Amino acid sequence: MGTWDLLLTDARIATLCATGAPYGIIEDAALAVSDGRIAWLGKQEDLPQSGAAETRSLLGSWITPGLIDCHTHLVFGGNRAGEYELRLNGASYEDIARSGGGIMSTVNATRALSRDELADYSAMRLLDLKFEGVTTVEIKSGYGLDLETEIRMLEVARMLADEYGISVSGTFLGAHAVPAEYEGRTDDYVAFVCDEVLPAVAEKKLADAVDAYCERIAFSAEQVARVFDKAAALSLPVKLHADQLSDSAAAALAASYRALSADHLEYTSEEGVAALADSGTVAVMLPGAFITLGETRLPPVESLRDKGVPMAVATDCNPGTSPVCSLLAAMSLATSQFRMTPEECLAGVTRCAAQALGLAHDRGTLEVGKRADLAIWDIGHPRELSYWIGHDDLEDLLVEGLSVIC
Ligand code: DI6
Ligand code: FE
Repeated sequence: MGTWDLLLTDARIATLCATGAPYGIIEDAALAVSDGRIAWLGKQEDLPQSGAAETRSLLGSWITPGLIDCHTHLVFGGNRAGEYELRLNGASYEDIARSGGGIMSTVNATRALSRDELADYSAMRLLDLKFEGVTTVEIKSGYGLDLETEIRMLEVARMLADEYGISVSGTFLGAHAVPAEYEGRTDDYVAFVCDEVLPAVAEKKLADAVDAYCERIAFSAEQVARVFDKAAALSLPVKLHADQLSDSAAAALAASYRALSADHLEYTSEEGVAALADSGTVAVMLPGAFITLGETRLPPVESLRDKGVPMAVATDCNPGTSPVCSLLAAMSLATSQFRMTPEECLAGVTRCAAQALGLAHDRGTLEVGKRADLAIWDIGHPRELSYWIGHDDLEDLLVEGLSVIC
């Protein structure tokens, strides 16, 4: 019998595995780690006789999978509090975007920063997430919209992963907005994205997936399809900002490409939901954008639930529509605004979020062989994680079996 690197005893475990007990709860449990992976977990009374280099009693604390924020734009320059104030004084998000503000103002602020400056500003937001239990973060480009800055953003995302011990999934979002230099020439910009930027990003292995913003103020279904065809040719999976402000049949488009996820979905029709169910695409709920924009149209949560579409929850951390740097707050908002259950929300930031990143084989639930990315909480029950706003009871956070915060 081998020797484990770490044995956690006197624990309560929420595995978040889909089969069996609510939250996958195991009471009076222990969990062992070897080589950064879960080597054993179960009832402590069933613990095999094996040595461990280090044993820690958790004194009844809870272990969940490290949380996963599967949709962020956290690498960017500046902020848009001024625009937020304008909106509160009556301007609409779409008015501001059409008059050259919105995403373009963040593009200008992002282009102006060096790699190190961009990393410094973005690190603050990454650390906010990490200190409340997040071990994997998706980060999109899309505030560069030129070759150099798109690459710089994705390099910063990779740098942040190395520097802060958090796993980062990079997503290329060149089709986020049409930059000023291509104004009135959207098709030319899409060609530039497909022919120059995306191949360069793929060549440097800076992206794990490709996203696009399908909306009447951004890119049409036909333009998105061109980007997705190129992604497929480069063997990169896709995901989509879909049906956020209007029904653009974008969920069905994402499903037709077997996208990893379709995100937002406020205006998605029943046909769109059915298409997601058939394709196995994850629906990503983004309540931070919903409340920040003062939206009233709810995503079709009941229908997604009835049809068995996996639902993830994410911050959408971005300066325009979701200045949210707390995944726990996003979970709480998903309960109060979208009527998701606390269990759905916790699955939404673990099992389903891992699926939305194509990483379900490796993380998102607590099972033997998966990464030992573990959040340890001083709570009475995992439902508490969807309850507080602005408070957490994180005791420790392990990435591949090693503590990253204590
Ligand atoms: N995600 C996005 O990419 C857009 N909305 C959203 O929820 C726009 C972000 C921005 O205004 O900067
Ligand atoms: Fe977004």
